[in-house]
Amino acid sequence: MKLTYGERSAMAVNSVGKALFQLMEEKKTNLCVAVDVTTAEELLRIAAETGPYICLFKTHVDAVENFTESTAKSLLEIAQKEKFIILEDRKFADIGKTVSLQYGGGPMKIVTWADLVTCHSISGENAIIGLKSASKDLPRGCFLVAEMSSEGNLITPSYTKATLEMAEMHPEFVVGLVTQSIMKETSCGLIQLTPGVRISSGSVHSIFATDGLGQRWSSPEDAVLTRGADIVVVGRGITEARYILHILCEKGHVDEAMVKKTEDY
Ligand code: BMP
Repeated sequence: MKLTYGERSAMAVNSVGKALFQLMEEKKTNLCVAVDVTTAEELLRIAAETGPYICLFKTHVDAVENFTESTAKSLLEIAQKEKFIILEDRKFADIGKTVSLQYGGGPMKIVTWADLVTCHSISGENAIIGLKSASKDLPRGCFLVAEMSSEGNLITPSYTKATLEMAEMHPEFVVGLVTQSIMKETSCGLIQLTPGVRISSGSVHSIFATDGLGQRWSSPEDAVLTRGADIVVVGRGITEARYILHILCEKGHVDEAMVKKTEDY
């Protein structure tokens, strides 16, 4: 794909998708940080520290024990200051009506603060329609999960193909696809988001490590050059990077057990 992100921005239908392409072009970054943490304080600290370098900040707020409206407000302030887009990786997977309730209400009120969410295609296109109806007039969108990085996942090539077709049918709400391999046939207005990425010492090869729970990581080079990632999603490769943890440990922000844990990877 030879088009620049700026050129592809013009081809995106959804306004958040357009804005994301523009941010990537302006900030010269295609990094999404995956923030799988358990406290609001950690979440906000990582947002402030990574903010200048990322285009997308990916959360799992149902893992955050003290996430409140005030956390969401602070996160939005950091996002505005540092210019990044917020993706709640909720992976909605239910019927249209149910996802609209989960998205629009509940304790997390995701629609009020997350620019983007993720959604499985398993239940059919009404999940997208349900999300869209709950977003009312807010600028919102979703990534559809077309492939997964985890060992033993049940996604087949025909499921992936049908997911791409579903995305192409709803460009007004679907900004892109969560993928592991290049999707040559997808339109240039859709974004390929590739999780399961981290730097290993010297390796540019496919699948070099796992975490003992089925995650498969590949290198950024492999993700972008071979697997066609527009945006690479890096979680523990950043949040648990050894040298960062040593600094945080010295400052008293994390304890020694956390540093030791990463040394075991
Ligand atoms: P890490 O880089 O620490 O393995 O984190 C990966 C992140 O990407 C997690 O938040 C996970 O939920 C998400 N993810 C993934 O790892 N594989 C997928 O196929 C889809 C994901 O959203």
